[in-house]
Amino acid sequence: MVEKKKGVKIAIVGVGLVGASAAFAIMISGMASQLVLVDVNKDKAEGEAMDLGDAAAFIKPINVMYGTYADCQGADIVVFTAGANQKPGETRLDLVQKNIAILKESLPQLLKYCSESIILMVSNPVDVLTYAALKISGLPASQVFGSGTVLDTSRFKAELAEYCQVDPRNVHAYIVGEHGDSEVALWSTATVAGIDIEQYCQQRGLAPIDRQLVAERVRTAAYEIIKRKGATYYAVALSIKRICEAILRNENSILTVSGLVNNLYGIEHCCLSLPTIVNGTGRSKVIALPMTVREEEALRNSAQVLKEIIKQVGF
Ligand code: 6V0
Repeated sequence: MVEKKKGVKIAIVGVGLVGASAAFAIMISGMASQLVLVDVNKDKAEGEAMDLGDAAAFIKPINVMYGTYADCQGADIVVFTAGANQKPGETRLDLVQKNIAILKESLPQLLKYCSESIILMVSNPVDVLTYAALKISGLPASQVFGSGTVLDTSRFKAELAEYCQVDPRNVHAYIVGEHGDSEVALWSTATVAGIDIEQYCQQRGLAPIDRQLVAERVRTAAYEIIKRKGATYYAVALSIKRICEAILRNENSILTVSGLVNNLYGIEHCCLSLPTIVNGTGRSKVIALPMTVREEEALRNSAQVLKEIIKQVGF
C-alpha cells in the first residue's frame, strides 16, 4: 500500500528575524502541518518553536519543532534564511563573503536529507547565493531559486497604488534584475485595470508619475527601514509565505523570483529576477516580457553587476 503523505512540511534554516517572521506567517496561514526550525543557535531555534507552539489554540493544527538538518527530511520546501543581514550603510553585495561561507558549510549537510525538496533562497545577496546554491547542489533551476525581487515588486506596487489611489492588487508592475542596487523598474508594462499606468493617471486627473522618484524609493526602501529599525523582516516574511503558497497550491502564479537565466535578453549564466510562473514544480517558466531598449540595457547591466560578484566568489 502506498503510504499516505502526512501533510505539508516546511523547513526554515536560519531562524533569525526573517526566518522567525516567515515561520509566523506560514504558521498562521494554515498551509503547513509541520514546520521545522534549524539554526546554529539551537537555543534561538528552540525558543522560537516554543513561542510559536504556544499559539496552538488559535490556529489550524501544526507541529512546530526545532531540530537538525536530519529533521528537515521530507520537507516540501526548505526556506534558507541563514546568514548575516545588512547593517546600516552596508549594501546587500557587502554580505557576500560571510553568507557564501555559511552556504558552503550548511547546504551540503542539508542536501543529505533534502535533495528532493524545493529550496527557496532568501539570504542576501539572494541572486548570488541562489547561483551558488545551484552550483553546490547540482539540482535543477526549477528546484533551487530565490525570493528575488518579489518583495521589491510589492514595494513598487504599493508606491504606485498609493499614487494612483487604487488597491495594490489592481496594479501590475514588476521590478526585475538584481534584488539590490541595480534592480530595474519596468515602466513600459506597468498597468492598472489592464491599461497603461500613465493613461490611468490621465483618466483620474493625476499628474504623470515621477518615475525616478518612485524607482528610487523602491530601490532604497530597505536602507531606509534598516536606518530606522535595524533590519527588515515582515514584508519579506510575507513574500516567502506567498511563494510557498504558490508552490504548495500549484497556483501558476507569476512572481518575480530569482533563478537561472540563460539565453534571454542577451543574458547567460546568471541568477536574477524576471516574472516567472511558480507552481508545484517550483520555478516553472520565465515570462519573456517585451521591454524597451533602455529597460533591456538596464537589465543586462544588472546581470553584469551580479556576474562580477559571482566570479569574485569563485562560482
Ligand atoms: P539574523 O536575524 O541575523 O538571522 C540570521 C540567522 O541565521 C541567525 O539566527 C543565525 O544564528 C543563523 N545562522 C547563521 N549561520 C547559520 C548556519 N550555518 N546554519 C543555520 N543558521 C545559521 O538575520 P535576518 O533574519 O535579519 O536576515 C537573514 C538573511 O535574510 C540575511 O542575509 C538578510 O540580508 C536576508 N534578507 C533577505 C531579504 C530578501 O528579500 N531576500 C530581505 C530581508 C533580509
